[in-house]
Amino acid sequence: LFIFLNELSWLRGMGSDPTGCIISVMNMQKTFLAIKPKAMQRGDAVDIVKVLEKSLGAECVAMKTYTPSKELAEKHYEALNDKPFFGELIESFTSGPILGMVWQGENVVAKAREVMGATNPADAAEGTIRKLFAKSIGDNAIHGSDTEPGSAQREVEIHFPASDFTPIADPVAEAQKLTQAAAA
Ligand code: IDP
Ligand code: MG
Repeated sequence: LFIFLNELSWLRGMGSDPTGCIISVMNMQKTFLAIKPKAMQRGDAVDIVKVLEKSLGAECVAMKTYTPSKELAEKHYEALNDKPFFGELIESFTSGPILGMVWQGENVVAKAREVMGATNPADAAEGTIRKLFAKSIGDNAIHGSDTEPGSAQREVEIHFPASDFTPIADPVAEAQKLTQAAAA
């Protein structure tokens, strides 16, 4: 039974007392974060990863650069397909390489939303990534899964299908390596 429970990702981090009884189910989560093309082009990716590493209290378990296809972008932003800015959003998200990441930790979905700051940088709190790196609501530097149940898992599956998630020892160095390769 214990082995079976360990297979369920939502039960990872589950503790047990010395008698073997389950005493807690922690809220271990994965979230999908991506540095958007325009922030990549400004050369801000590594500095943004530094903020994530410092403030998120989580582990980066996957990272890659890729230019999202129209199909991928439309699937990713499916819930917004009736918005007037949808066309512009898809064009922007597919305009060049992004740095896609999966971060894992306790309550990481909501924590990442906090560290990112408000969607519109005009409303973003001091010290947040969008306050520091966004230029406008359409050019707001970073994507992060929302806290709707199932959203983060859906995005992780869309962007990192069939991946094994292993902690990256130095996410800043990894971002440096990947963004240099993408720019070359
Ligand atoms: P989020 O990225 O903070 O989760 P969403 O509402 O999910 O915000 O919107 C997705 C993205 O669409 C935003 O990050 C932003 O770049 C863009 N967006 C949202 N609202 C507007 C708008 O009113 N005009 C232009 N772009 C928008
Ligand atoms: Mg959103």
